[in-house]
Amino acid sequence: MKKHILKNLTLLIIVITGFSCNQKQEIPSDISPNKVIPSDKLLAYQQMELIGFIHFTINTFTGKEWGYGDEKPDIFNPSQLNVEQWVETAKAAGMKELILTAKHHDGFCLWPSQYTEHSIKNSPYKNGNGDIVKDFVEACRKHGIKAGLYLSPWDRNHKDYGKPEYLLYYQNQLRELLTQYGEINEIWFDGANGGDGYYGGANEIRKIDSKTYYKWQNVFALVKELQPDIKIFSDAGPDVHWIGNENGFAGTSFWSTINSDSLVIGNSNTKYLNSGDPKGKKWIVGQCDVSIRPGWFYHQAEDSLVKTSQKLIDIYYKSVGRNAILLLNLPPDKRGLIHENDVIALQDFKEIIDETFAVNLTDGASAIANNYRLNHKKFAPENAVDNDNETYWATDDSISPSELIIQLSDKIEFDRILIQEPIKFGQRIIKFNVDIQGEKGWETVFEGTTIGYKRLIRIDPVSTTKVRLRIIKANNTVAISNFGLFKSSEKENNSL
Ligand code: FUL
Repeated sequence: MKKHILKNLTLLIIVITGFSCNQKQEIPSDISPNKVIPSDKLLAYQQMELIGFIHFTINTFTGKEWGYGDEKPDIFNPSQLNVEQWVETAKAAGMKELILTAKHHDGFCLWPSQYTEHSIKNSPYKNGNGDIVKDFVEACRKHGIKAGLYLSPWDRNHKDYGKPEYLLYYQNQLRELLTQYGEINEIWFDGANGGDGYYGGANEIRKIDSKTYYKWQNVFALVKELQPDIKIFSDAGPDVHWIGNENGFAGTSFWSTINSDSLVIGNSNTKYLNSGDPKGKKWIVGQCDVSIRPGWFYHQAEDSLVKTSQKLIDIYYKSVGRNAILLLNLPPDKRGLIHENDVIALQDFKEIIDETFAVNLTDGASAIANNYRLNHKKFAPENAVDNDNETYWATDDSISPSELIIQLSDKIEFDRILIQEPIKFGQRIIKFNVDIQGEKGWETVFEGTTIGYKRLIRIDPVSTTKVRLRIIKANNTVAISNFGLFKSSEKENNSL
């Protein structure tokens, strides 16, 4: 009898152990997220990587960068305006969104606003029947890229600028733009604010308090009420923030987290904007704006000063390659077309990117790590070299340093490195090294800090069969979604 009980007990234990083993085979849950993570809409925004700006207005015809506000609408008359050429040029360069200056500081409106006479409706263009905002948004939609709009808060034409009455005007214009043209993906609030201007004939200096005048929280609330999925750009976010310079560079350490309390539109600490903040309580995507020419608007004298494709690539590595968005300005000329020189530079730029990143030299490589979470394939090191953003290598908690070693099938030469974190769980990496196996052991080829959504690294060409990513410091369990090695296009190496 006793024997029988013992046998049954043993069986039970086997069944229970077997059951719990099976339990272990079940897919474990993801690593736990950081306190600050991006919303799905910001994740999608970040994945656009490269977007474009269109600066086009009455300035295109006066040669000014900042119109005074007294320009006559009858000088606005592009002879061959073709918004599809803008969109096709941008799309061919890999841009996923275009933002148009619906109104710049001079107050001239590219749509027939019912609240002002200072607009396209009083220009000779299409005998006053044109609506460039409409044509632009429709062309973006037709070609499958997102549309964004710039509505300058500063208005040097409007008689009420600087007074409370202007706020109603500004909000009415926002209402027009955000209700009459379907989905708008981004609204761009510039920081240049107040100074001299025409102001309905007053011709005076008007200063505003950038902290209080616009009542930004009301403006943001209105924007979100009208377009719930829109991303609001400004020095202070709330969704996308300025990078602190107009050269297109994010800091070498760049956090998507930041504290926005101290940020004021038009009056922020540019160094802080350029680095983000590892202790930041908000996730706000960094955006690097820069023009393909010296000016934001087209000037014939700058036809020979279009940035070379090599210069554009340098900017790309310092923006997209540093966990930020690149917003590259393409100003149409007096014809209403993006100039041939700009188109050529962009084509070359795209060719260099395509050639460089066409072949990931880690394809077919095997990956091992000093640790992977629960020893489960969901977190296996191979996930970092499968070219899939959704899968990731992760360690058990508190493993430091964490090492990922890529064993290449052959000796290869590379000079570009790509690393990505699965940022849906937050931004974690604080310090890392990339090493290669040389004749005398591991040699460090790069020492870095942040990674984030995407880090692109340029080094002098090296050859090896083994590469190591060593995460030295992180604010949470280490996770890497992609690690890639590339050889740069020869075209990139022509002098800047
Ligand atoms: C600046 C403006 O003053 C420039 O004219 C341009 O629009 C640039 C993108 O933002 O602050």
